[in-house]
Amino acid sequence: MTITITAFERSPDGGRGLSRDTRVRWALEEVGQPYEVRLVSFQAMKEPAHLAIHPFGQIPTYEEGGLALFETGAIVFHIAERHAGLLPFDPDARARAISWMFAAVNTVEPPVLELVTVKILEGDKPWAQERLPLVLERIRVRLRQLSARLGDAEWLDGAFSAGDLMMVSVLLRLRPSGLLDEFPELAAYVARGEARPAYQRAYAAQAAVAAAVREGG
Ligand code: GTB
Repeated sequence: MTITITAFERSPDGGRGLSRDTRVRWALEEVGQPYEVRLVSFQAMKEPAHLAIHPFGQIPTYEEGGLALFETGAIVFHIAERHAGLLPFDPDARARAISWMFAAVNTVEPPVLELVTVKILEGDKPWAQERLPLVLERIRVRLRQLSARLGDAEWLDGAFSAGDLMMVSVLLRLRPSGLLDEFPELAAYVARGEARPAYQRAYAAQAAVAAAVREGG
């Protein structure tokens, strides 16, 4: 059955891999599932056809036969459940890997997103500069805790899993801020994720969309 995901027609990040379709592409590449991409404009995301699939009018979405999904955590979990390679078979190890998936989107991603909010969305507000150090410190707390747990291990819990895929994807969003460099173990962890051939293919695919936009004007 054909898998179709959605992605930005014109990603605001210009193809740096920071839009959330990259993590879905990465998961599909890890398990060796081919997929098609439907590119959507900001306007189309808010129209009924897209809202029927994604109630919040966002990307990415995932369609496979009669199944339509939104939320990258749920999409990556679905891919990992249906195909071998992203979740351990041992039930306890599997449950722990799923914990890391939730930790990525529910515990680490929120403060990371606050940084985007304070720097970009609210960057022109008079209090933004005052708020910035508070947000940075909240992120550092999480990075310190995560780094302490990871230690010098390769991945968060044994073999690479969907938990690592989600965590690396979330941490990548911090790269432009320089915060990751304060935690060398985490920087190396993210680099290991990026070095995976599946990630490289996913990155190249989303970068090609942005390159085509630049060439097309
Ligand atoms: N919780 C949802 C999920 O994980 O699927 C969040 C989905 C989401 O935020 N999607 C964003 C979106 O559709 C794109 S990824 N935004 C449009 C809208 O809400 O109208 C977020 C994103 C946007 C831009 C950059 N960037 O420019 O670097 C990076 C990430």
